[in-house]
Amino acid sequence: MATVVEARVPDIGSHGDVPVIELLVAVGDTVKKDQGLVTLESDKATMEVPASTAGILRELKVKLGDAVSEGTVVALIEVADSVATPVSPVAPPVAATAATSTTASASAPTRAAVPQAAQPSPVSAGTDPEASAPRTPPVAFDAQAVLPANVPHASPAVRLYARELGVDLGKVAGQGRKGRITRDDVNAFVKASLAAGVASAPVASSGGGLNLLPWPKVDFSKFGAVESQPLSRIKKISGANLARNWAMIPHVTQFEQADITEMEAFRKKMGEENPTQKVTPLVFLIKAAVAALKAFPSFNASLDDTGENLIFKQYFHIGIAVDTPDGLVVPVIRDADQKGLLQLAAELGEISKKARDKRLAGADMQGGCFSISSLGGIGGTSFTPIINAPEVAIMGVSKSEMKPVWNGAAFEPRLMLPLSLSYDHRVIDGAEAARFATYFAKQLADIRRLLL
Ligand code: CAO
Repeated sequence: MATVVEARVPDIGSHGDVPVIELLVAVGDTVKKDQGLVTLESDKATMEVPASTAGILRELKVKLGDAVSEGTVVALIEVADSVATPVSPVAPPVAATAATSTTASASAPTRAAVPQAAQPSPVSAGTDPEASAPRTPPVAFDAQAVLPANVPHASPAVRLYARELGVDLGKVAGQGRKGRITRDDVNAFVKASLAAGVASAPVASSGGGLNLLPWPKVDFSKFGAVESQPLSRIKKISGANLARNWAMIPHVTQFEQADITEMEAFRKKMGEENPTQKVTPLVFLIKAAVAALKAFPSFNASLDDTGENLIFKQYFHIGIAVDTPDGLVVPVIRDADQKGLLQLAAELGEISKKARDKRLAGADMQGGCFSISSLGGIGGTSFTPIINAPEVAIMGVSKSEMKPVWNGAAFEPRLMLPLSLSYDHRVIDGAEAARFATYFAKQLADIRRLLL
């Protein structure tokens, strides 16, 4: 004989009268333990009331708009001995009656109606539902999608459901309260996609998405001792941005060397005359960047969000990549064209300290036109920096080195600075990049030009 148990609202950290804004199941549905039954929305958050057991939903005790509080019974679930966790979401319980199974199938909204082609990337076939559940491919490059303003309004259950179907919630119009996306909206989207012949065509075949393989899932401890540590918040954010930029921008890197022999002599002199202000080669690079941006305006530009227009900037804000214990940040020195070497040196010192003290505000990292990533204080001969979108180029700087340079008559020892210019090939052609890099190097080589 079947047992019926109640599913009650758990401790929701609220004083009560929290409205039910979404019904996630229908009477007759087969539910798993902890599956969301209804969604509640308080002033601060939305939450789901989970099924207290696996079974068949016999009665929903609440309807949309009802106010509930801790302990309110929201549903009755029949736990028959035979009602185990279902083998597949659409399979009827093994020993359920014919009537029950019909009801369960008919009202299981959903996954039955979804074609295989709409599922994410294929996984190995198997009978274990966990093992055969589609694994979500990594989405780290989709940084915009995780900005709070861009996150679609949907409950965790609907998110999971959409993920399982491979539906991008950003494309689904929400018909629920305050534009909330419901399960029905997801179903309607899938149906419309099917009708349009979109869902049956894998994204890759249309040349659209990256269609990446799922991220490898490896139990590293099988091979030796390991320790797991969460990524820092900065690494998560910068990683998502870097991955998007690397995946979406056709990067090319142009290498160049600047003869900074004179520049270094001048810098040393400056240091002696201004012992309280550290002036590193980076300050001169900021000056050279401004001069090169003025000479090559397409480097001081950004594609707009349609990708069809180039926005030329008439200001010169230079981003500086700063390495901090928690990860990479890129604060911006504003109006670098209006500042002298000493002022730039002072600001560079300030923003680096602010970055390392974790005191940078969001605004400190916005509005950059062009970035410089200097690893010159560390070492290396060249590298391929990733463009800081929506900028269109970035200058990587490696460690200067004394080299024999042919002057037409003999080899001369010259201090050479390696430069690595990555640029967005959608906006900048190779020849233009080579001209920019050469011009940039010339500014550094001829200290008079730089100081003009
Ligand atoms: N060649 C040789 N020496 C250099 C040099 C170069 N290209 N650039 C700097 N140096 C020297 C400096 O003169 C300084 O020497 P002293 O200690 O004798 O004065 C020393 O290296 C250390 O410089 P610094 O790194 O403290 O200062 P900076 O102005 O060059 O750079 C900052 C400041 C904040 C950019 C840097 O500290 C930093 O964080 N760099 C890492 C950026 C990064 O991670 N980029 C990779 C991003 S991935 O694309």
